[in-house]
Amino acid sequence: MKNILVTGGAGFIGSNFIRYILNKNEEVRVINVDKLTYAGNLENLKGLEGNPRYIFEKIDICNKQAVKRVMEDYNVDTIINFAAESHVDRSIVDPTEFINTNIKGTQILLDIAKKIWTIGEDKYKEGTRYVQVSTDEVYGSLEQDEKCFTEKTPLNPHSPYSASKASADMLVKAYYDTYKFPACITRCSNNYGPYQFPEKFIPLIINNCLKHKLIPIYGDGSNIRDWLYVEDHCEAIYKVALKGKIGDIYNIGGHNERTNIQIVKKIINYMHDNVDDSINEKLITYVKDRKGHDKRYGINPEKIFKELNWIPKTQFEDGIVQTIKWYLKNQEWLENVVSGEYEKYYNRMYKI
Ligand code: NAD
Ligand code: TDX
Repeated sequence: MKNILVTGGAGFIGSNFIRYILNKNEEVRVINVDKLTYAGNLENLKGLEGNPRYIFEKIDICNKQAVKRVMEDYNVDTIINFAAESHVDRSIVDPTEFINTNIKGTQILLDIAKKIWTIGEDKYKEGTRYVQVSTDEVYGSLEQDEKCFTEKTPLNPHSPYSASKASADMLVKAYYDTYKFPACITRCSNNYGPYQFPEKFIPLIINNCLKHKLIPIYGDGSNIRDWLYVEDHCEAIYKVALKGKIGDIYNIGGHNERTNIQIVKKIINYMHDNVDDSINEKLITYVKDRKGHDKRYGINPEKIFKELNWIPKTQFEDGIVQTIKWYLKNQEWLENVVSGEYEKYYNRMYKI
């Protein structure tokens, strides 16, 4: 039985990952450690209570004693570090928590795992593995005609969020280079799918369509993101955890670049045709651009295709419809997350 510590498992990707792993019905137990910030939501894991292969502990990864206790109590052999402050706009307003969780939290996990897993100089218990869930944003921004990011592209982060993620990656690299610590890094492009908090672009559009609210587009809407369905990301991370080469980096993506305006129009058209014909492109409103807004992300995933035999299963055209349908079916979930703190955040962010 493998004991996998998932940090940040009550967030968007972490909760999808936990469901993915438990549904695979393998010999694994998942220990979910989450601080439950505004982005963490136990509703994302509804139905798993009482599952003997699932344990939840409300813990901040910056709390050394608590992390050590959990690692020992549950005999953890694998760590997948999803826990992070993840929203670029919030990092622009105040980077403090991004430095704490994304950098210090990562170092604490590395340090405790190194101490517990060490069996001799530069030797670790068999089967131990740490996966750092990083992002394509650490590479910076591409021009229209530039080649996609490979694992060798130099790091050039622009936002406080991406700078904190790049710093964490450097720490993971240092633990491998210095101590041969058994770690891998994954760098994925933008995810979409069920349970994504509606501060992020795709669920924000869906929510605003449902409420007939204006949809804020930063700048002229020509910025490009490379979208991947969340379950495909989960599968890739699991492959890296099981078969990735220690010390290596794996880019994850599915060659699916779209401009922001293409995304908005796609969602509006679906909502117009299937939900309410008064939802239309008049909802689109251009607002002040994000500071330091990266122009384009594009991932070259050839390495994980070739070495770990991973390819994404969900085409964007299908994934986006599945995602919209999920939000339509789960409007109670949506109502719960957009009440309270979210509303205050939204009104502060968007004066429209
Ligand atoms: P999210 O914001 O939805 O979830 C983050 C989770 O981490 C929340 O449950 C939160 O409560 C928890 N958390 C925050 N601080 C913590 C702390 N100090 N201790 C314990 N738990 C804490 O984020 P997400 O979109 O699911 O992203 C997960 C990871 O994947 C992040 O590391 C992010 O950088 C990375 N990533 C995200 C995307 C994307 O498109 N969303 C793409 C590539 C990489
Ligand atoms: O209201 C909006 N209007 C708008 O035009 C919002 C919220 C976003 N945008 C634009 C900004 C980006 O070009 O949409 C694009 C996507 O924005 P986000 O959903 O905020 O994602 P992004 O900044 O690209 O970062 C995401 O992908 C990489 C995740 O939030 C990160 O956690 C991940 O590392």
